[in-house]
Amino acid sequence: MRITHGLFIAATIAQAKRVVENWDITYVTTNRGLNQPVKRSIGVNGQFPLPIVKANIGDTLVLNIHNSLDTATSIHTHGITQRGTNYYDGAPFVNECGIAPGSNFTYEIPLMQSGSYWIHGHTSMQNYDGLRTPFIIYDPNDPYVADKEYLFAVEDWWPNTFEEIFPLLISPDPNANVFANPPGALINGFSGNLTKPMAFEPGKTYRIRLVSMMSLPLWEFAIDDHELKIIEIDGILTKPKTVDVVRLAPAQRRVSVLVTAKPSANMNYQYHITMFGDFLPAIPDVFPSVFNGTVSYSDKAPLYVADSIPSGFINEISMESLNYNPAFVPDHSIYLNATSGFIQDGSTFESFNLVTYEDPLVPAIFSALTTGDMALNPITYGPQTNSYVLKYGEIVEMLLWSATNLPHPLHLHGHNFQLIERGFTNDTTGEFRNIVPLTKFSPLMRDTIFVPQGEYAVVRFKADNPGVWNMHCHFDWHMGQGLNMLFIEAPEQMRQVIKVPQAVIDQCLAQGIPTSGNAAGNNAYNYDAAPNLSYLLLDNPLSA
Ligand SMILES: [Cu+2]
Repeated sequence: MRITHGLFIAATIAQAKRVVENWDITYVTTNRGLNQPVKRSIGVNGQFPLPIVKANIGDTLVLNIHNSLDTATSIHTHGITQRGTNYYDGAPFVNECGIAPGSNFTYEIPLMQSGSYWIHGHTSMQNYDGLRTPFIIYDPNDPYVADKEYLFAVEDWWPNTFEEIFPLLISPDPNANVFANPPGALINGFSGNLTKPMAFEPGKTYRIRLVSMMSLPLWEFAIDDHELKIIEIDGILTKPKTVDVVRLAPAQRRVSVLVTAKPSANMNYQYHITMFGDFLPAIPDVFPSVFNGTVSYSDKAPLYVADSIPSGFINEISMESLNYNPAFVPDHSIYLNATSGFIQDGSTFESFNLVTYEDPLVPAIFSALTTGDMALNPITYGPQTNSYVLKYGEIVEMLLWSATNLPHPLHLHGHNFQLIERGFTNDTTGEFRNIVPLTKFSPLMRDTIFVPQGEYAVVRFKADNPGVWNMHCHFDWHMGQGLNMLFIEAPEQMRQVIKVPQAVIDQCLAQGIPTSGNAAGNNAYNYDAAPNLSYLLLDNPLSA
């Protein structure tokens, strides 16, 4: 057995290749085939939708970027843990300085994971403006085998640019309405009204990958009279769970299901993609909107007509990861309350524990690498970054609470966390945490957790990936409003394993951004220049 295994490893390494993508990031004027005015969005090589990126586990992704925008850009490979390549994680002023307009930059990322991911812009809200595409990493030894695959990547498409809509979002004016021009849905890059058929052959097994690239709404996927067997969530294989509908939130989540075709071809069926959000205003044909496509067995067969479209939510606490991975015992807990607040002029912002995020003047990776013992002090990263310094190898528990009437899909970079518990808080005391520690089974692991309004979730991860990592809401709007924070993971070990390439530093120099010192660009305990008072929250629903 050992010999066979050794041969297999050798064969896998021999096949590893460099997957090279050459992206000229450009403005594209389009409405993506929707019944909307055209707007200036962001594409690649002058085109939309963006190319889908595919690779095998063990390959190296080489993303050659040329920035043809008039502003900086950066690219995040969502869900990829970037072990040893923290500087390629793509969050500006965290891992890098952004790619200057007119310049070139290469991300070179060894792929040690398989599954369904996506790649998106992380500067400003370039993700919302169209800079996003699915990223699939295959594993030749995937224990779940299918005869064929289908992919559904779904995103919302607004008739306004983020630059246009953001002032409406934060405005103190009660008449400012971000939903005056509601979004359409894009399925695989084109209008949801043009959904393509899926061809099924009797008896065969299909893997359907569902990738949510939404900025705001949720969506559901179902096939009439067919069971969906969930086998992957956020790139992690799960023990199979059979459902009739899968619900996805923005960024959370990516899901693979296996579907076994009917034994005969005497009927055709429909699949349904429904865009909705119970926290969004009711706009007929927008929230919710249903897009139907055909599951085609035979040109001659009649269409099965279902009474209703299944809808619903699976409590993932009941699901397990496929590989045994018992619940961590936490070394310390971090309580993070996501709330809304107001700044001096009445604009609304979002916060963790009343701290609204603002970029430091020096990217946190450089502060961690250049400030000696000060790197262990969270204040080094600035008063508005909500930084937590973690010790190497410790088990970190996050108690995430959405105390307001807004849900939040919270995404942690650099890790998959274990989902330990979730539920409603006690309305009167705000208390939760009445559960028994989970030790007997392997909790689900994922990189984004959707915390609905008024609910909480507890997740745990091991701080064994030295680097600086964002955690933020993946509603692009909330992130723009400051629902963002940093983990400074094992700064002492970072200095051993993280060697920032000169090309990363050159991008900073080209833009006049310092690459050493604390968040304010100083080498002493002096934060006078660090961004601070402009985003002081004045009021908060919890204190009312
Ligand atoms: Cu949010």
